[in-house]
Amino acid sequence: MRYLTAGESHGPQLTLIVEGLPSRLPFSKEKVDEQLARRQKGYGRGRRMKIESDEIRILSGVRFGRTTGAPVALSIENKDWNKWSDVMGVHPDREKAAKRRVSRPRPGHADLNGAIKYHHRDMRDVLERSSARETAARTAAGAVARQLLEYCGIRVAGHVVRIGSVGTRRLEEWKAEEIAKKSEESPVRCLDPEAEKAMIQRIDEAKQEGDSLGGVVEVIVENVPVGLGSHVHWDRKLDARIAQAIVSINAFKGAEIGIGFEAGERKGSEVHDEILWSEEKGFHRATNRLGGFEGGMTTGEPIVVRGVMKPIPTLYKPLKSVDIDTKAPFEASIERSDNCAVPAASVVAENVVAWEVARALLETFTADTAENLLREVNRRREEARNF
Ligand code: EPS
Repeated sequence: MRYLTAGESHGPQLTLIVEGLPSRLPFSKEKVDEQLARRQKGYGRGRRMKIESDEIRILSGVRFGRTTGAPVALSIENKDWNKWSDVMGVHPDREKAAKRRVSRPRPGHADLNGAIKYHHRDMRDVLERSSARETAARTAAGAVARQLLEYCGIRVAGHVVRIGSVGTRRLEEWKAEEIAKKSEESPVRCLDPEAEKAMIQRIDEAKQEGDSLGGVVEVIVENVPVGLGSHVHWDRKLDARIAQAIVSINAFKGAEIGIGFEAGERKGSEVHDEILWSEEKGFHRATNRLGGFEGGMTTGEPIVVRGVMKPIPTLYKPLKSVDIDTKAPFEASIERSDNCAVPAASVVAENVVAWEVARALLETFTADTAENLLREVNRRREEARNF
């Protein structure tokens, strides 16, 4: 299973093609729209989100509420396009496009590197595509994958564990349903009410100071069969693929599985999860510090993955940069922006992780139809139970 996205932030639409889904998978437009709506919420978002109300249009691959096995093409309209068609169209109005030309690269963005690489004297040709607007399409891809996971009884949830200097304690137990419910009730998607209050306060303070804040998000995947991914080759290790998916989200700078970087500080006996067996559960682990992975394969314990997002680089408190025409220094101009997008990014993280797990599922259990897939997944569960 694979997907491609296309589209600019102020172009007419985002386009997504998902290829490789089995046939006969129940497909709900509402479930995709629900993920898109979740991505748009969150304390700290800017004005653009008041303009957009994302929803998909299904263009192919679905009939009578089920996939046909053909590529599923989806589009998400950019409502802001109305104001940008003269600038961002295929044949822009020269004068209007010149007025919106970007010659001043913003520190922390793709602007300058992209301009040098692709020979753009108007950096709008870089920033329109590098914009996090694209995460709407990736969220839609994950929302499709999530329906496949759900069909196989696999649940995904996410929450925010840090915004700026305010962090929460690690969870001892990962109950996807509970995490999903509680995080949904929080404007910062945080499970701890004390931390939530402090996070909101920090976001307000940063806004006042013209600054932005990053943070850390955690994603949980529950009821995963044993043995997704593989130890036999580096690019089949599922934990590594998940790390790539996380770090590829705009502004993300790192990923950790389970206790992650903390493992470097602890002794081996405080890191590894002892193996137990009981009549009721079969093989299982005493703890889940390795976040559901050993040898690049799932252990059957919940997948626990974290990602760190840097503060959004567009600041109301300007940073120094240099104009590409005059080479004169300037202080980056104020642009409309979110001042904290960590809660929204946690939804993106859930969905890119869902995608990777679903992709690994379809590699492990090749199936042309959803029913065959489920049969194979359940057979593996049975095998693991009786091993
Ligand atoms: C973004 C800048 C802002 C954000 C945008 C990402 O957009 P604009 O420049 O239109 O104000 O709102 O995020 C989205 C549009 C979105 O859907 O998440 C950027 O520069 O990355």
